[in-house]
Amino acid sequence: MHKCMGVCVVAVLAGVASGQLLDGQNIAADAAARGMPLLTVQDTPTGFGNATGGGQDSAGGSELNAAWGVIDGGTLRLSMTGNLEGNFNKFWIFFDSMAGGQNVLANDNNDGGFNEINNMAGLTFDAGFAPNHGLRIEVGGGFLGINAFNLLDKTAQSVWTAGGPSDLPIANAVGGAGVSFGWDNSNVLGVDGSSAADALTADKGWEFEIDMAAFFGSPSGEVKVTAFITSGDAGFFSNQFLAGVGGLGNLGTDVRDLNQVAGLQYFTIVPAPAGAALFGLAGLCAVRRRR
Ligand SMILES: [Ca+2]
Ligand SMILES: [Ca+2]
Repeated sequence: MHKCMGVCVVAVLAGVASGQLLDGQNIAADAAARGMPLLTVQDTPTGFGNATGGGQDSAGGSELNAAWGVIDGGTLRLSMTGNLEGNFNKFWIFFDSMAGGQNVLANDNNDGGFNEINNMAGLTFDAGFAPNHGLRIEVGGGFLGINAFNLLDKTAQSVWTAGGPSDLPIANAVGGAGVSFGWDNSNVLGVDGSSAADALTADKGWEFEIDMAAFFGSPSGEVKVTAFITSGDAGFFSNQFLAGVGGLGNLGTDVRDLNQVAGLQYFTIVPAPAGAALFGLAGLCAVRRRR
Protein backbone atom coordinates (compact mmCIF):
# COMPACT_ATOMS: atom_id res chain seq x y z
CA MET A 1 0.00 0.00 0.00
CA HIS A 2 2.82 2.41 0.81
CA LYS A 3 4.45 1.66 -2.54
CA CYS A 4 1.15 2.35 -4.23
CA MET A 5 0.85 5.70 -2.49
CA GLY A 6 4.21 6.74 -3.91
CA VAL A 7 3.19 5.84 -7.44
CA CYS A 8 -0.13 7.64 -7.02
CA VAL A 9 1.56 10.85 -5.87
CA VAL A 10 3.90 10.77 -8.87
CA ALA A 11 0.96 10.21 -11.23
CA VAL A 12 -1.03 13.07 -9.74
CA LEU A 13 1.92 15.48 -9.94
CA ALA A 14 2.57 14.46 -13.52
CA GLY A 15 -1.07 15.04 -14.36
CA VAL A 16 -0.89 18.55 -13.00
CA ALA A 17 2.34 19.23 -14.85
CA SER A 18 0.93 18.11 -18.20
CA GLY A 19 -1.62 20.90 -17.96
CA GLN A 20 1.01 23.62 -17.60
CA LEU A 21 1.33 26.36 -20.15
CA LEU A 22 3.74 26.23 -23.02
CA ASP A 23 5.24 29.59 -22.21
CA GLY A 24 8.96 29.33 -22.87
CA GLN A 25 9.64 29.80 -19.16
CA ASN A 26 10.77 27.48 -16.34
CA ILE A 27 11.94 25.16 -19.06
CA ALA A 28 14.04 22.75 -17.02
CA ALA A 29 11.37 22.17 -14.40
CA ASP A 30 8.61 21.84 -16.96
CA ALA A 31 10.70 19.39 -18.97
CA ALA A 32 11.21 17.26 -15.88
CA ALA A 33 7.50 17.32 -15.13
CA ARG A 34 6.70 16.26 -18.69
CA GLY A 35 9.14 13.37 -18.64
CA MET A 36 11.55 15.06 -21.06
CA PRO A 37 15.18 14.15 -20.40
CA LEU A 38 17.99 16.66 -20.88
CA LEU A 39 19.54 15.65 -24.20
CA THR A 40 22.36 18.08 -24.88
CA VAL A 41 24.07 21.08 -23.28
CA GLN A 42 25.88 23.86 -25.12
CA ASP A 43 29.68 23.49 -24.99
CA THR A 44 30.61 26.67 -26.85
CA PRO A 45 30.54 30.36 -25.85
CA THR A 46 28.34 32.36 -28.19
CA GLY A 47 30.08 33.97 -31.13
CA PHE A 48 26.89 35.83 -32.03
CA GLY A 49 26.83 38.07 -28.95
CA ASN A 50 25.51 37.73 -25.43
CA ALA A 51 22.22 39.49 -24.79
CA THR A 52 22.16 41.16 -21.37
CA GLY A 53 19.25 43.58 -21.44
CA GLY A 54 16.39 41.15 -20.83
CA GLY A 55 14.18 42.56 -23.57
CA GLN A 56 12.16 40.37 -25.92
CA ASP A 57 14.27 41.69 -28.79
CA SER A 58 17.27 39.84 -27.34
CA ALA A 59 19.31 42.90 -28.19
CA GLY A 60 22.98 42.16 -28.67
CA GLY A 61 23.00 38.46 -29.21
CA SER A 62 21.77 34.96 -29.88
CA GLU A 63 22.53 31.67 -28.19
CA LEU A 64 21.29 28.11 -27.69
CA ASN A 65 21.92 26.62 -24.25
CA ALA A 66 20.37 23.19 -23.89
CA ALA A 67 17.67 20.88 -25.22
CA TRP A 68 15.18 18.48 -23.68
CA GLY A 69 12.81 16.17 -25.52
CA VAL A 70 10.61 13.13 -25.59
CA ILE A 71 8.15 11.43 -27.90
CA ASP A 72 4.91 11.02 -25.97
CA GLY A 73 2.53 8.93 -28.06
CA GLY A 74 2.09 10.88 -31.28
CA THR A 75 3.47 14.10 -29.82
CA LEU A 76 7.07 15.26 -30.15
CA ARG A 77 7.99 17.46 -27.20
CA LEU A 78 11.09 19.62 -27.66
CA SER A 79 12.25 22.43 -25.38
CA MET A 80 15.33 24.57 -25.80
CA THR A 81 16.76 27.37 -23.71
CA GLY A 82 18.25 30.37 -25.43
CA ASN A 83 17.41 33.58 -27.25
CA LEU A 84 17.34 34.86 -30.81
CA GLU A 85 18.44 38.40 -31.60
CA GLY A 86 15.63 40.49 -33.04
CA ASN A 87 17.51 41.34 -36.22
CA PHE A 88 16.06 38.61 -38.45
CA ASN A 89 18.91 36.23 -37.81
CA LYS A 90 17.56 32.74 -38.43
CA PHE A 91 17.06 29.89 -35.98
CA TRP A 92 16.90 26.58 -37.85
CA ILE A 93 15.69 23.26 -36.46
CA PHE A 94 16.09 20.23 -38.71
CA PHE A 95 14.41 16.89 -37.98
CA ASP A 96 15.38 13.44 -39.24
CA SER A 97 12.37 11.31 -38.40
CA MET A 98 11.80 9.06 -41.40
CA ALA A 99 13.33 7.54 -44.51
CA GLY A 100 14.60 9.93 -47.14
CA GLY A 101 15.86 13.44 -46.56
CA GLN A 102 18.89 15.53 -47.37
CA ASN A 103 22.23 14.71 -45.75
CA VAL A 104 23.50 17.45 -48.06
CA LEU A 105 21.12 20.37 -48.39
CA ALA A 106 19.88 20.87 -51.92
CA ASN A 107 19.72 24.25 -53.63
CA ASP A 108 16.02 24.27 -54.45
CA ASN A 109 14.30 23.99 -51.07
CA ASN A 110 11.35 26.10 -49.96
CA ASP A 111 11.44 27.56 -46.44
CA GLY A 112 8.25 29.59 -46.67
CA GLY A 113 10.15 32.84 -46.32
CA PHE A 114 12.59 34.26 -48.83
CA ASN A 115 14.15 30.81 -49.25
CA GLU A 116 17.23 31.78 -47.30
CA ILE A 117 17.56 28.03 -46.76
CA ASN A 118 19.09 27.84 -50.21
CA ASN A 119 21.99 30.00 -49.07
CA MET A 120 22.90 26.91 -47.03
CA ALA A 121 22.88 24.66 -50.10
CA GLY A 122 25.70 22.18 -49.85
CA LEU A 123 25.69 22.13 -46.06
CA THR A 124 26.62 18.56 -45.21
CA PHE A 125 25.24 17.20 -41.97
CA ASP A 126 26.97 14.52 -39.90
CA ALA A 127 26.83 11.04 -41.39
CA GLY A 128 23.62 9.41 -40.27
CA PHE A 129 21.63 12.64 -40.22
CA ALA A 130 19.41 13.29 -43.23
CA PRO A 131 16.66 15.71 -42.27
CA ASN A 132 13.23 15.44 -43.84
CA HIS A 133 11.49 18.44 -42.20
CA GLY A 134 12.36 21.57 -40.29
CA LEU A 135 11.42 24.85 -38.69
CA ARG A 136 12.66 28.33 -39.62
CA ILE A 137 12.31 30.94 -36.86
CA GLU A 138 12.98 34.66 -36.97
CA VAL A 139 12.05 37.90 -35.26
CA GLY A 140 12.91 41.48 -36.12
CA GLY A 141 11.46 44.95 -36.22
CA GLY A 142 7.75 44.63 -36.95
CA PHE A 143 7.70 40.92 -37.77
CA LEU A 144 7.98 37.51 -36.17
CA GLY A 145 7.65 34.31 -38.16
CA ILE A 146 7.85 30.58 -37.67
CA ASN A 147 7.64 28.40 -40.78
CA ALA A 148 7.51 24.64 -41.17
CA PHE A 149 9.24 23.19 -44.21
CA ASN A 150 9.27 19.79 -45.84
CA LEU A 151 12.53 18.72 -47.48
CA LEU A 152 10.91 15.70 -49.14
CA ASP A 153 8.38 17.52 -51.30
CA LYS A 154 10.06 20.95 -50.94
CA THR A 155 6.99 22.73 -49.64
CA ALA A 156 6.51 25.02 -46.65
CA GLN A 157 3.74 26.56 -44.59
CA SER A 158 3.40 29.16 -41.90
CA VAL A 159 3.23 28.05 -38.28
CA TRP A 160 2.86 31.52 -36.78
CA THR A 161 3.32 35.17 -37.57
CA ALA A 162 3.18 38.20 -35.30
CA GLY A 163 4.28 41.78 -35.24
CA GLY A 164 7.77 41.49 -33.80
CA PRO A 165 9.47 41.51 -30.40
CA SER A 166 6.60 43.47 -28.87
CA ASP A 167 4.34 40.44 -29.39
CA LEU A 168 6.66 38.24 -27.30
CA PRO A 169 6.49 36.34 -25.05
CA ILE A 170 4.00 34.00 -26.70
CA ALA A 171 2.29 31.31 -24.63
CA ASN A 172 0.18 28.30 -25.62
CA ALA A 173 0.17 29.17 -29.31
CA VAL A 174 -1.57 26.59 -31.50
CA GLY A 175 0.03 27.15 -34.88
CA GLY A 176 0.00 25.61 -38.33
CA ALA A 177 1.55 22.27 -39.30
CA GLY A 178 0.59 20.73 -35.97
CA VAL A 179 3.04 22.90 -34.01
CA SER A 180 2.05 24.30 -30.61
CA PHE A 181 4.62 26.37 -28.78
CA GLY A 182 5.63 28.95 -26.24
CA TRP A 183 8.50 31.40 -26.72
CA ASP A 184 10.08 33.78 -24.24
CA ASN A 185 12.99 35.58 -25.89
CA SER A 186 14.31 37.46 -22.84
CA ASN A 187 17.02 35.09 -21.59
CA VAL A 188 20.10 36.81 -20.13
CA LEU A 189 21.62 33.74 -18.47
CA GLY A 190 23.35 30.71 -19.96
CA VAL A 191 26.49 30.98 -22.03
CA ASP A 192 28.16 34.29 -22.71
CA GLY A 193 30.78 35.42 -25.15
CA SER A 194 33.69 33.86 -23.28
CA SER A 195 32.35 30.80 -21.46
CA ALA A 196 29.78 28.04 -21.85
CA ALA A 197 30.11 26.91 -18.23
CA ASP A 198 26.77 28.43 -17.21
CA ALA A 199 24.73 26.98 -20.08
CA LEU A 200 22.31 25.25 -17.73
CA THR A 201 21.46 28.44 -15.84
CA ALA A 202 19.29 29.60 -18.76
CA ASP A 203 15.63 28.80 -18.17
CA LYS A 204 13.80 30.65 -20.96
CA GLY A 205 13.46 29.95 -24.63
CA TRP A 206 11.20 27.70 -26.67
CA GLU A 207 8.79 24.89 -25.76
CA PHE A 208 7.33 22.96 -28.69
CA GLU A 209 4.64 20.30 -28.84
CA ILE A 210 4.52 18.89 -32.35
CA ASP A 211 1.73 16.64 -33.61
CA MET A 212 3.90 14.17 -35.47
CA ALA A 213 1.17 13.00 -37.85
CA ALA A 214 0.39 16.56 -38.87
CA PHE A 215 4.00 17.73 -39.07
CA PHE A 216 5.77 14.73 -40.56
CA GLY A 217 2.84 12.91 -42.12
CA SER A 218 4.05 9.75 -40.47
CA PRO A 219 4.88 9.12 -36.82
CA SER A 220 8.28 7.68 -36.08
CA GLY A 221 10.09 5.69 -33.41
CA GLU A 222 12.74 8.33 -32.82
CA VAL A 223 13.63 11.78 -34.11
CA LYS A 224 17.12 13.18 -34.61
CA VAL A 225 17.39 16.95 -34.29
CA THR A 226 19.97 19.59 -35.11
CA ALA A 227 19.38 23.23 -34.19
CA PHE A 228 21.53 26.22 -35.03
CA ILE A 229 21.53 29.96 -35.67
CA THR A 230 22.70 31.76 -38.79
CA SER A 231 22.78 35.28 -40.16
CA GLY A 232 19.56 36.65 -41.55
CA ASP A 233 20.37 35.49 -45.06
CA ALA A 234 21.62 32.12 -43.73
CA GLY A 235 24.89 32.64 -45.53
CA PHE A 236 26.95 32.86 -42.32
CA PHE A 237 26.88 30.22 -39.59
CA SER A 238 27.20 31.01 -35.89
CA ASN A 239 28.84 28.60 -33.47
CA GLN A 240 25.58 28.09 -31.61
CA PHE A 241 24.61 24.57 -32.58
CA LEU A 242 22.88 21.88 -30.53
CA ALA A 243 24.62 19.58 -30.16
CA GLY A 244 27.62 21.88 -29.81
CA VAL A 245 30.66 22.42 -32.00
CA GLY A 246 33.18 21.83 -29.20
CA GLY A 247 34.36 25.37 -28.62
CA LEU A 248 34.91 26.50 -32.19
CA GLY A 249 34.32 30.08 -33.25
CA ASN A 250 31.55 30.95 -35.68
CA LEU A 251 31.60 28.52 -38.59
CA GLY A 252 31.08 31.53 -40.80
CA THR A 253 31.11 30.96 -44.53
CA ASP A 254 33.86 28.36 -44.57
CA VAL A 255 32.67 25.25 -42.77
CA ARG A 256 30.09 23.49 -44.90
CA ASP A 257 30.68 19.92 -43.74
CA LEU A 258 29.74 19.06 -40.15
CA ASN A 259 31.73 15.83 -40.46
CA GLN A 260 34.75 18.12 -40.18
CA VAL A 261 33.51 19.37 -36.81
CA ALA A 262 34.37 16.98 -33.97
CA GLY A 263 31.46 15.11 -32.44
CA LEU A 264 27.89 14.94 -33.65
CA GLN A 265 26.00 18.19 -34.14
CA TYR A 266 22.66 16.48 -33.57
CA PHE A 267 20.79 14.84 -30.70
CA THR A 268 18.14 12.15 -30.60
CA ILE A 269 14.66 12.28 -29.09
CA VAL A 270 13.26 8.86 -28.21
CA PRO A 271 9.84 7.62 -27.10
CA ALA A 272 9.05 7.75 -23.40
CA PRO A 273 9.55 4.38 -21.71
CA ALA A 274 6.17 2.65 -21.64
CA GLY A 275 6.12 2.52 -17.84
CA ALA A 276 6.77 6.25 -17.58
CA ALA A 277 3.88 7.38 -19.75
CA LEU A 278 1.66 9.66 -17.71
CA PHE A 279 -1.53 7.77 -18.29
CA GLY A 280 0.34 4.52 -17.85
CA LEU A 281 1.32 5.55 -14.34
CA ALA A 282 -2.20 6.67 -13.58
CA GLY A 283 -3.50 3.36 -14.83
CA LEU A 284 -1.01 1.43 -12.74
CA CYS A 285 -2.08 3.48 -9.77
CA ALA A 286 -5.74 2.67 -10.38
CA VAL A 287 -5.03 -1.03 -10.74
CA ARG A 288 -3.09 -1.13 -7.48
CA ARG A 289 -5.82 0.77 -5.71
CA ARG A 290 -8.34 -1.87 -6.58
CA ARG A 291 -6.26 -4.61 -4.97
CA1 LIG B 1 23.64 34.40 -22.22
CA1 LIG C 1 30.42 16.52 -36.64
